[in-house]
Amino acid sequence: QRGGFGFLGGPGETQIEADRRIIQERMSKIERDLEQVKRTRSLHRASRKRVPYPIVALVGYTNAGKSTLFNRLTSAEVLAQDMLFATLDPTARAIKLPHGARIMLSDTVGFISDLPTQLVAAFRATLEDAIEADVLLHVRDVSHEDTQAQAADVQAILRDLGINPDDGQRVVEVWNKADLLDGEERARQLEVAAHRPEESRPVLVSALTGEGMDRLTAAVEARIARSRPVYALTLEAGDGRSLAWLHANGEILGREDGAEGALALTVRLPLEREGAFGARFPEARRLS
Ligand SMILES: Nc1nc2c(ncn2[C@@H]2O[C@H](COP(=O)(O)OP(=O)(O)OP(=O)(O)O)[C@@H](O)[C@H]2O)c(=O)[nH]1
Ligand SMILES: [Mg+2]
Repeated sequence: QRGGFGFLGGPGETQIEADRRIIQERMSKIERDLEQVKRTRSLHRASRKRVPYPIVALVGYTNAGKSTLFNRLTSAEVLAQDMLFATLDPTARAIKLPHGARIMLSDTVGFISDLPTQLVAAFRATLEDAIEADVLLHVRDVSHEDTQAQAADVQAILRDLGINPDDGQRVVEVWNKADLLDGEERARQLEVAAHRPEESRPVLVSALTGEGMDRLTAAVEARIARSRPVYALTLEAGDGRSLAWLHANGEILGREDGAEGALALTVRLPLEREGAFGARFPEARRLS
């Protein structure tokens, strides 16, 4: 009993009623929060679309270490906690990779098995970034005893979202928490990884210690280079319209002033702009 004094009784609700009310209130609040997340997400996505950087999304089972990895790669203060669903409102941040490529790195909410059906739609809404991503980093806790089952669950959800988890060009498996493996287990994991074909080889890392970050960024850079061609071209002096078109449709990686006011540019394009670019700048030279 609450609100009364033992045998004196008095008005009050039983503990179970109070718990029920508190849980009901929390559920309503979480549902409202999810609505808000959906709304702000679509706004963010709209503004991000104007940034022509490739999107790299961190996906994976809850507690796999996505936010820790996000922090390590961005040095941002995103909530990393040993609790479920620490990331309900995902975060994105633009970062520059070691060789100069800019990407938009996006942290997403963790997947979990047997999600109640009422929640599936709401969770999916927070994963829309993943659907639009150029590259997905599937972060796995390889020190977890259920790591295989967790990976299978994540892959099933990716398929549901229309993403082929076996497409090595798009999905990179990040085998996290390497620091928790003993020598023997680590050697075994490295062996398994080494036997996968290069274009879909997992990267063993520790988001906590920073081990393997160089290999991870190299894997991302390789995929972006393949999915976003880079061209060199020269604009004549005063060709502001072409320059504006390039700014709107691609990313200008470098510019140098040439003779007579000409402008030598290197630009990176999303694949779907390559055709329009080729028609407009037939003399451009593909670099990579
Ligand atoms: N030992 C070790 N612990 C790690 C590593 N990466 C993350 N962790 C820990 O694992 C726990 C979960 O990490 P998070 O980064 O919050 O996991 P998450 O994938 O973002 O989880 P959700 O947001 O719930 O999906 C935290 O206690 C981290 O400190 C790692 O490489 N090694
Ligand atoms: Mg997280």
